[in-house]
Amino acid sequence: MAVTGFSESKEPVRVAGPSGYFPGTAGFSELRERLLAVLREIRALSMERNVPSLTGYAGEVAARLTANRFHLVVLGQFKRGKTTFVNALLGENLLPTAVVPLTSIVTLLEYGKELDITVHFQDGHRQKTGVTDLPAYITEEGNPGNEKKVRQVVIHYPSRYLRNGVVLIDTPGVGSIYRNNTDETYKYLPMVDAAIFLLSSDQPISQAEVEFLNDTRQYAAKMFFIMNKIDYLSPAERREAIDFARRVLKERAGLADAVVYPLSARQALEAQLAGDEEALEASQLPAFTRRLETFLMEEKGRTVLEAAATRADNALGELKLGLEMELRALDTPLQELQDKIRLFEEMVASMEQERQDNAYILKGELDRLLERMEQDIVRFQEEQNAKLLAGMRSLYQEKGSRLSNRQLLQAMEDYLQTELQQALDQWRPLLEKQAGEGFTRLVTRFTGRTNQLIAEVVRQSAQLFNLPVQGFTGVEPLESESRLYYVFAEERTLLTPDPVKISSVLPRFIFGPLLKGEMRRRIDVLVDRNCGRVRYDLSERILKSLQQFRRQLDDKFDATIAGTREILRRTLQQREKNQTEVAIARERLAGQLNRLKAIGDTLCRVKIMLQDAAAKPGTAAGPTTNDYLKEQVQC
Ligand SMILES: Nc1nc2c(ncn2[C@@H]2O[C@H](COP(=O)(O)OP(=O)(O)O)[C@@H](O)[C@H]2O)c(=O)[nH]1
Ligand SMILES: [Mg+2]
Repeated sequence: MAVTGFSESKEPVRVAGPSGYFPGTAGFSELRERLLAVLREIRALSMERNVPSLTGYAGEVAARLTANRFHLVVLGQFKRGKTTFVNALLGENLLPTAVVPLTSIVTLLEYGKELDITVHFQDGHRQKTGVTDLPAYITEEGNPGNEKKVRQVVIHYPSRYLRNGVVLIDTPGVGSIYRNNTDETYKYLPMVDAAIFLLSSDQPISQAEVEFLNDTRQYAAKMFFIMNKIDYLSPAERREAIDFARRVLKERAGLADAVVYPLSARQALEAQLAGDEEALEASQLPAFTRRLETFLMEEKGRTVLEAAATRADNALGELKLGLEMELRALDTPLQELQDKIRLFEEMVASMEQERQDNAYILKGELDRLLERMEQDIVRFQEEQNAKLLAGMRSLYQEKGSRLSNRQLLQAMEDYLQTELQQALDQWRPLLEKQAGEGFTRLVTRFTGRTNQLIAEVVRQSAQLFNLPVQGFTGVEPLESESRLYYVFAEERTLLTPDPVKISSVLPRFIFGPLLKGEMRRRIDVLVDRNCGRVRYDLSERILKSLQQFRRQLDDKFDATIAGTREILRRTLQQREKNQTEVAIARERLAGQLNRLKAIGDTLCRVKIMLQDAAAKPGTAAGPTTNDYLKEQVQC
């Protein structure tokens, strides 16, 4: 069976036309396709060999690779041509542009098999719409002041550019008179991989632009600058405009080495609609997108691809070990094979014991984490009690004489609730962060231990048949700082005890002391209840997350053992039958081994391409790539 579409190796693709401009090079998308094909093959072979853990593993790695996205946000003052630029990347006049400030809503564009537009509203509901109705939601004219309460619009679109895994985010103009537009834009910054900042050659950089730039710089991991609308300028004027922009960026935004890419988004779009490749090059958009693709490949894509390639390699190693073990077992005399099976089961039993010891250690560490959390909660509780009590006293002193009994009671209630709510709002995220970090540490350490155990199972199984271990698939550590798996709906409303009831017709000299005593009790209950909720909420989440995580580890451990056990059982069965049966099995295994080698070769070539991509950075502006050159891949 042919392995992947590697033989029909494609020339670098460069397509102009309605499908959008797509930069060539053995870029991210191409390598990803090949890796996905390798993973599909691994999956098929695992399935055929009845190794469910590897079937699942290959599927997961593929899913993660497919889901990987690059968020590119297009920023800049209104009317700089952001929307036109996005359309130019897509090669289609999809989003409305205009001479007047237009886009008022953040629009996300992702790949989809067909055009699909969904409007997401602030209250959480969604609604599909068509292209012709798009202006009614995302333009200032169709949706003035965002009266329709739109949160964002998500467009799925079959553009080759988006196929790269790119998510383009068009934003409303900052610095426009519409303040809420600017706010919307800011919200997207923390999640972007790169920002493309548009300047325009017909307008000098404005104060608003400089301010916006200074605000956004810290968020965007990487910032590209584009000088748009160069069609207005002669070549000499272009140089001047770029020099000027660079000077401003340096002097006013402290960006000493900003590279500014000149281009004409409008010409690029027109060229593509007309299918005019020459005009497209002249627009200088391709020069920029090539650089962008190199960046994506270098800064993010390569890490993602390399990780997937390593995982595929490990899965192959594990598959290969199983195959070779089965072949060896077929040639082992029956008595010897039975001895080996006994040894294997003994080894499994001792590993099982170690796993239980591990679980015990984990439990201890969990208790310590909860204990630390408890200390924090108690400290907060004590601080709040003291603070609220003091606040209450001074309130009494300041206002006691001026207010009626009823008013005084109300003032104290109000004070308590606002103060505590504020304190909780500040403290909860901190505690949560700490708990999350503690949990991540715990999980990381425990994953390491379990992986050591799994490695040991694999090693000892291989040793039974004098085979080397060529890689194994462990449990992945938590991705990023994913923290706790479970997020409960954040409860912001204070849990309040029953209101204090003291008759307000009492004279002050009796009412006063009564009120103080009641209020002291009330503070206790109020703080205690709310801290109790935080405690319950967090520990519940930690326990549930941990449960899920342990299940994952246990499944992996069990699957590793089950895989080898299944091989041994199968061979024993065959050995107990006749020689023809063994010969048939051997032939089948040889066939599988050949397939495995072919997959391995393909994978190896992908790794070499990955390394080549590292060795040839796109432009001089790229980072030094020597760091990427690890040991030479050998097939
Ligand atoms: N001459 C010229 N005009 C452009 C170019 N790009 C955009 N425009 C025009 O600038 C105006 C504002 O564009 P738009 O994309 O809506 O800007 P946005 O507010 O930044 O999204 C429109 O009239 C566009 O046609 C360009 O490269 N050259
Ligand atoms: Mg716009």
